[in-house]
Amino acid sequence: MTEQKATEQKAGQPEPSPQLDELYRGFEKELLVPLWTEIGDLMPTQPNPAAQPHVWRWDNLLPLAESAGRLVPVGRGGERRAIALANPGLGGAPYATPTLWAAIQYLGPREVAPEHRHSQNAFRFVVEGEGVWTVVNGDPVAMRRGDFLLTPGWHFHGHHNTADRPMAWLDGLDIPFVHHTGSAFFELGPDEVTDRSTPPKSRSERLWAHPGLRPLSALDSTQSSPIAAYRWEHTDAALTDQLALEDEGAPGVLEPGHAAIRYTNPTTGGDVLPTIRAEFHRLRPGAATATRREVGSAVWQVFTGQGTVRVGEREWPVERGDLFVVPSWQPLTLSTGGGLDLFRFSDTPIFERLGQGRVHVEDHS
Ligand code: GTQ
Ligand code: FE2
Repeated sequence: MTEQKATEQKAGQPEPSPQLDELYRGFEKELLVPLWTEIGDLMPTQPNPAAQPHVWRWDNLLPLAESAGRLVPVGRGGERRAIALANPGLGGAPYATPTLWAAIQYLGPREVAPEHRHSQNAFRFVVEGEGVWTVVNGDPVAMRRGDFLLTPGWHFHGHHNTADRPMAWLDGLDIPFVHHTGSAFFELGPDEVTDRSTPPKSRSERLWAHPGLRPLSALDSTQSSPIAAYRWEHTDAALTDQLALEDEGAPGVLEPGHAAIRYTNPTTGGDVLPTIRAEFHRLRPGAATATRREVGSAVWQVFTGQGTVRVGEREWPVERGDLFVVPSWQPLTLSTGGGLDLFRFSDTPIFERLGQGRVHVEDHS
C-alpha cells in the first residue's frame, strides 16, 4: 500500500472509543460490514487482481500428462483426463484466472472420453498432434495441430482417439466464472461417442466455413459461433497475408511486425463464445509489441518460435507450448528475436458486454 493511500484511509476513520468497539461488535453479530474500513481493497483506483502473472512450461506439463495417462483411467465419473493450471494467487483453486479454466487434456491411443454437456463454454486449441475427433452434438470434428475448436455451452461432446499415439491439447473454459456465479448445469450423455466416423471436415464446417458465405437456411444469429473448427491453414494464411501486405506498404497489421486475427462468430461478427474471446498473434523476427493493458484476464500459449514475455514486473523467455497468464490490467509486452506465433484467449466479452471494458496502449518509445 502506498503512503498516500494509508493517510487517505486514516483520514476517513472514526475516533477509537469503547462505543465504537461496541458498534463494530454489533455489526459483526448482525453479519454487517462497514464500507469505510474496506474501501481501499473494495474500490481500488485501478484493478488490483488477486491472480498473478505466471508461466507454465510445456516441457514440464507434457511428462506429467503422460504419467496421468498411465495411472489415471478416462471414463464415466471423472469424465476427462484434464489437468488445470492453478494460478498461484487464487488459493490453490484450479483456475488460471478468476474467470478462466485452462487445462492440458490427454487421451491415450484408442481411448474414449464419454459424452456429456454443461452450461460452461469450452474450446480446444491444438499445439501438437492429431488423431482425436471431438464429437459435438453428434458432429465428428477432427483435431489437428493449429486448429481452434469450439464446444459451446450445452452442446453434447465426447472425444475419441483413433490413433496409436497419444494426443494432448489445451482446453479453455469459463468454469470459474460459471462457478462463482452459481449458474452451472451438467448432464451425462452416452458412455461412448455417438458417431465414430472420422471425416476430415465436420458437417458444421461444410455448412459454415466458407469465407463470407452464409447458408440461407440459417440466417438467424446465434450466441456462439456455429463453426466447430477454425483450421490452421486459414489462420496461417491470414497472418501470412497480413505480413505480406505490410511488406508492400499496405495497411493490415495490428502494429509494425505484428499480425493478429480474432476468431469470430460469422452470424454476429462478434466473439466466438459469449464469455470467451480467442485470437492468434504472429510477431516477425525482431519485432516487439507496444505495452498493453486491458480489463479482464487472458491466457496465452506459444505455438511456435521463441520470445520474451513481460507481464507487470515479471519477465520470462518462452518457447513452443509454454502457457502464461496475464491478469486484469497488467501491462503486457511481447518481443522476439527469431519470430513468435501465439494463441490467446480471454474473458473480455464479459466485460465489454457489461460496459466495463477498457484498453490502454502505451506509446512506443
Ligand atoms: O473436454 O469436456 O478441461 O468438460 C474441463 C471440463 C475439458 C471436456 C476440461 C470438460 C472438458
Ligand atoms: Fe465437457
